[in-house]
Amino acid sequence: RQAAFQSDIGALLEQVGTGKESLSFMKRRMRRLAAQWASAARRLDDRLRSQWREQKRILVHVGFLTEESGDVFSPKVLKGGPLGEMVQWADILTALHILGHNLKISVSLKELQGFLGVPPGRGSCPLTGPLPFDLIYTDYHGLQQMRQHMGLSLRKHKCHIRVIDTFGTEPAYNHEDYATLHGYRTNWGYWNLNCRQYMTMFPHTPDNSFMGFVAEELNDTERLSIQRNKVDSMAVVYGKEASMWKGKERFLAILHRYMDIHGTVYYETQRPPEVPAFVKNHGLLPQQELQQLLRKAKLFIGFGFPYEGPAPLEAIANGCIFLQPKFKPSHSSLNHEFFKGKPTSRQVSSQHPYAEQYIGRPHVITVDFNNSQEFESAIRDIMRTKVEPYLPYEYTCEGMLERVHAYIQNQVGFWPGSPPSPFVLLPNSSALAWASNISTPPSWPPLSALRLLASLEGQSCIDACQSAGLICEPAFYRFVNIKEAFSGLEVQCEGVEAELNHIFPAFSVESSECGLQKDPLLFSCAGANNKYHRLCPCRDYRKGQVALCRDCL
Ligand code: U2F
Repeated sequence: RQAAFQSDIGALLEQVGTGKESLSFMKRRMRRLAAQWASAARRLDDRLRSQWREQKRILVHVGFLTEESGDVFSPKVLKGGPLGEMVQWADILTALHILGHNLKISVSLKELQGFLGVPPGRGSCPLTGPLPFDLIYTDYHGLQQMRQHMGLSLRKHKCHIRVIDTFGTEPAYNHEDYATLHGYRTNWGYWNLNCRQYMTMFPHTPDNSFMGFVAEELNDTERLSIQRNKVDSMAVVYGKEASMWKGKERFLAILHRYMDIHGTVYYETQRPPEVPAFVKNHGLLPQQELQQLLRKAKLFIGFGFPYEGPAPLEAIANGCIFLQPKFKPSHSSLNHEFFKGKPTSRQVSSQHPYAEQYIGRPHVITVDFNNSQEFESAIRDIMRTKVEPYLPYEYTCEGMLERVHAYIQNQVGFWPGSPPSPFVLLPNSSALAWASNISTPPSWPPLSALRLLASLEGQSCIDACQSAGLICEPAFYRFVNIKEAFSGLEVQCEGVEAELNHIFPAFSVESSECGLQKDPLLFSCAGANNKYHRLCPCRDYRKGQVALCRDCL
C-alpha cells in the first residue's frame, strides 16, 4: 500500500494515551508544533510526488517510559529533569504519523505483549510465526524487554528493530565477542545489531543513523518581531536544574557585570542556593514560554551540563548566540562519570559539539571558560554582534520528514553477514572511482557517492572523510574491504590478512602489512590506531542534511 501524508494529528494524540506527565508533555509539544509539521508535509509531498512510498506497519515501544524499567523520567518532567528524550520521541511519533504509516504505540510491557501477539499471562512465551510489524522503534530498555518476551525469536526479527540511542553506539562496543575480548563491554552495548540500526539525537558517529528531532521555525512576522525586540543585554542560562549552576558563581559574576541574567531553574518554594540573587529566575517554564524568553534574549549560555540537549538549537533558532565551554581535555567514557559505561569512545569537545562543529560562529561561540579574559571578551563581542535566527535544515520538520522517509524506504536488509562485495576497481581508473557490476543488489546510499580515501596514521575514518569535506559511510565498507582497494591506492602489501579488528581494513606503511576486516559487523567509521592508515569509504552529503547524499532521495 502507498503511504499518504496525514497532517491531522488527532488520531495520534489519542493513541499516545494519558496518565503520565511525560505523555502530557509530549502531547503538548505535538499540538504546539502541529501546524509547522503540516506545512512541512505539504512541501515534502510536493517534492516526492512521483515516488512510491510503501506504507509500513510500525510499532513504537518507548522502553524508558515503562513502569517495568523504573520510569525515572516521568516524575521529573515538571521538576527540571531531562526532557530531551521526550522531545525526540514526540517528534519521531509525529514524523511517522505524518508520513502516513500504520502506527502502534506502546509505553508498557502489557501493551508490548498485546501488539506482539503474546497471550496475556504467558509473559515469557516466545513469539512464534511472522512478526506483525515491518519496523519496531524502541530504546535499549525496550530492547531488553523484547528479548525477555520474545525469547529466541528476537534474533530472527532483529533486522526490523531500530534503537533510539541518544549518544550512540560504536561497532567495537556492539560486537559481543569483540567487546568482551577487548574491553569494550558496557551495560548497554553488545547486541550484535548493524550499527546503523542505532539512531542518535545528533549526528555523532556516522556508524549510527542520525534521527534527530525538530526545533521551532519562524515565519516572517516572527522574524521581524524578534529583530525589533531583542535586548542586547539579556542573557538566559542553560540549566533547568539547580545542580547545573553549582560552582559557577565566578562566571555568573563576570557575566552580571555586562548583562541581566535570567534562569529557568525548577524550585519548590525558595530560590535554590546555587542561583545568585541577581538572577531573575522564572522557574521551569512550559516550552512555549521558554521560546518567548529566548526571543528577547541575546545570549544563551551553557556551563558544561547538560550535554548535547535540544535547548541550544532552540535558542539559536530564536536569534540567540550560544556561548559554551570548550572542554580541554575532551570529555568521554574514559574520563567522565556521565559518559562512563556508554557504548562509545567519542571525544566530546565542548558542551554541545554539534553546535560547535556544524553551526559555529557567529551563532555559537566556544571558549575556554577558565580563561577569564577570553570569556569576558566573548561576552562583549556577543553584545555587539547582530545575528539572524538560524536553524539547520536537518532540524526543521521538513528536514526530519525527509530523512525519516529516506531511512524507512531505503534502509532495508540489515543482515550483518552481507556477502562480500562483487564490485571491482575499473582498470585504468583512479583509486577514487569505483564501478559496479550490473548484476549486484542495489546499494543505499547509491554507490555513485562512494569516494575511497586512506586516513592518516592515527586518524579515524570520521576525521579522514571530514577533512575532505565528506562523511564516512559505513554502508560502503563492504565495497572497499577487498585487496584490490590497496593496489588501487598504490599501497604495497606483503600479503593481505583478514582479521577481527575494528580499524580494519587498514595498512601499515612501516611493516607493509595490509589487513582486511573479517566480520562486517565490525566495519567502523570510529576508531584509530597510530600504526595504521585506515581505508575509509566516504560520501558526499547535502548541505544541512548530513544523513543524506546528493543522490540519496
Ligand atoms: C539533555 O536533556 P535535557 O532535557 O537536559 O536538555 P535541554 O537542552 O535542557 O532541553 C530539553 C527541553 O527542555 C525544554 C526545552 C528543550 O526542548 O524547550 N525546557 C522547557 O520546556 N522549560 C525550561 O524551562 C527549560 C527547558 C539531552 F537532551 C539528553 O539526551 C541528555 O540525557 C541530557 C544530559 O546530558 O541532556
